[in-house]
Amino acid sequence: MSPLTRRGFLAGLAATALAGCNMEPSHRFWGFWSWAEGAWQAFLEAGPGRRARAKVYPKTAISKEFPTRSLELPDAYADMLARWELKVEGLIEAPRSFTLAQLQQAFPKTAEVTRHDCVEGWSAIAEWGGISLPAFVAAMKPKPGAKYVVFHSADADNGGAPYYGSLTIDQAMHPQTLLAYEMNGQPLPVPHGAPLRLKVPTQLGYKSTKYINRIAFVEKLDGLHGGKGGYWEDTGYEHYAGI
Ligand SMILES: Nc1nc2c(c(=O)[nH]1)N[C@H]1C(S)=C(S)[C@@H](COP(=O)(O)O)O[C@H]1N2
Ligand SMILES: [Mo]
Repeated sequence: MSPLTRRGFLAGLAATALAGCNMEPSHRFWGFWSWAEGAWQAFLEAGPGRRARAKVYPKTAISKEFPTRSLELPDAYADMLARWELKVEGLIEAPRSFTLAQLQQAFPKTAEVTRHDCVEGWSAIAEWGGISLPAFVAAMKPKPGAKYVVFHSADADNGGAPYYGSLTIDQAMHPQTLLAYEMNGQPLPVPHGAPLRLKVPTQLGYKSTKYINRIAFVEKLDGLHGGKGGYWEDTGYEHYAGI
């Protein structure tokens, strides 16, 4: 890894950005700060580190307890599971829909033991099995204008705001990113996102969207819920949550 640190990067930017700026000092500072944070994120998101691999663990490292974190599922979720279909729409060759069996038939299964890190401070290791997201994205034949893949979920908060998340197409093409339908060799349990969830082992837990029922390829995130590309991003968390 290069010796460039977050602090060094920000200090370098500060030296250039603050020179010749004649705003009020406090405004200047906060304006610079949010601009610098954005620049740091853009650097991380575009830099070579974005293709770094998350550590792969042996099966013996699988955690006995794996915490869960979800919003509220509809009361009828068990019934909804029986009728579940994944809809895929937006800037792709043609809209598609798949039952779980159709997905399992159309794409080879791949599995990997990785660690999940939640921003709340807990981590847990599990084996996740499913479809390689890069293979799925390629098969949908995104149109040239498609920039993001948005994952829509079945759960929502008390105020009715649904969970959703997104990845840039570039992030979606990270080879370890999975559309998972198995956890530790068993069908995905409901608390962990049945029937289909993302597993993004290179980014923080909130990027691993659970209860996916619709995937949309879009050019921009504006106009979708809070406009920042995810339930947590809309409250201020980073869109790129690299670990
Ligand atoms: N649909 C949905 N996906 C979600 C969440 C959620 O509340 N709803 N929570 C996120 C967060 S913050 C974490 S840490 C992980 C938790 O996954 P787990 O419940 O399998 O441990 O799911 C992520 N994906
Ligand atoms: Mo989390």
